[in-house]
Amino acid sequence: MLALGIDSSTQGTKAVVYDAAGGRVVASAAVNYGRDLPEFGSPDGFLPNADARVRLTNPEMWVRGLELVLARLRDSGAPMGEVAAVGGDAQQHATVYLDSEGAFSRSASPIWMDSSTEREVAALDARFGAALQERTGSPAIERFAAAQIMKFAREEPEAYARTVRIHLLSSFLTSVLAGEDAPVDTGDGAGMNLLNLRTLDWDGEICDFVAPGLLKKLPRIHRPGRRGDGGAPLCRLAPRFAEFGLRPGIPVAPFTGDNPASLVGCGAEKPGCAVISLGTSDTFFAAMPEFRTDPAGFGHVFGNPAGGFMSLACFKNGSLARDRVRRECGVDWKFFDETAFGMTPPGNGGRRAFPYFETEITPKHEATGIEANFDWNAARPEVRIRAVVEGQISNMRERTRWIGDFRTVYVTGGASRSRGILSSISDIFGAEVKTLDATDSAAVGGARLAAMVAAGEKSS
Ligand code: XUL
Repeated sequence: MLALGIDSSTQGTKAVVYDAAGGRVVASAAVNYGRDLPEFGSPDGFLPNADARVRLTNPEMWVRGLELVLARLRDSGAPMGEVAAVGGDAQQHATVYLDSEGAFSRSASPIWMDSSTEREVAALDARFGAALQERTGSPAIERFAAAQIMKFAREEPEAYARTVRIHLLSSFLTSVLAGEDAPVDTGDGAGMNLLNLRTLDWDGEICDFVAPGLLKKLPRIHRPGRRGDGGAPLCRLAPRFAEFGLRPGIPVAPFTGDNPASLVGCGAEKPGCAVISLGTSDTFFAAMPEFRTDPAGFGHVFGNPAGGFMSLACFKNGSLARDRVRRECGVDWKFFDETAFGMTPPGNGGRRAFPYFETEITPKHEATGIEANFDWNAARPEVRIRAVVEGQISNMRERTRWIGDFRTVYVTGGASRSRGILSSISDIFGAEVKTLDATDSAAVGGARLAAMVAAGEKSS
């Protein structure tokens, strides 16, 4: 069965045609907003703003990105007519505001990079405190929809009053494809601070606090694996997409967030596996069978689009910190990735170092530089390198211990080339480590979810 997976990310839109039985991508296309849609003046996917905390995007660009990527896929000769289902994902937390005519009632949508809502976060904290995380899976967060909607309602009350529907970008794109109002999935929906993860329903009390009449403006909820309520009826592809060679009427699986989609795209949607993505920031995510929150408050809990829940923790001092230590040690990448680990024993004789070059969020820590339990400046490069790598990974292990143990850890991202890092992960997590090419993992996750929906439909 061929499924189409669409990934609407910060800087562009990607699409893959995926052979679900063979587990491979048979065709793909991409659009970059800066290069391909320059008329939106958003070279990095958002409108330049003098205030670095404000990150807004014209939502029309996302629709054009979707249409252009489908046109490119069709023109590349992809077998569009054989596609049996469509699915996808979007950058998390971006919100789209529609009036009663279906037009945008807010011309610029806040995206996940926006952090201009300190005031609203403080108000949510003051009103709900720790209960917000116990109910929604995350403490009050600047980029999450609750704070963003609260700010919009305060600053633009008339536009807010004209708004009849507030979608996440994911549910908005499902709606565009279906030509009708589509549900929010619990994977992306959990990134709003509005969804009660115990009831899998909107939390009326939080919604009432955030903005007047909010509950009525939120979409219905798709709860994976549950038939009859949020799980049905399925959305179907609207006739206008025949233009791209697709068959109108094929199922459209509710889009989810990019991180939940990646969990599925990496094949880690079942508990017992974790994914570590080593990039600018290091990200850890894993499926969880039941709803549980991080007692220390660092890990977010989202719905798992394949059923159950997932957790995600983000560590800001990732690759850039490793590179800085490498440069300060005056060594090349081969030495950093491999040689240093042959020269030092696992555990490094108890010497550990934690890099805080950026203000860290997991755990919360100011940017104070290296914190080591030994004389950092006097130590040899190989000792410093192992100390920092083991420091990063042991911190990750400690902060994710509440989720459980893992048999397999998939490692993706640039630093997954490092044999030293991989063996440290294996030692510290006590797990088998496998590397994974996750370049298209979100789009593939969307396609796999579409294939699951189509298969479920066939068997019922
Ligand atoms: C997750 C988050 C980012 C975006 C990026 O909470 O904000 O990972 O989803 O696309």
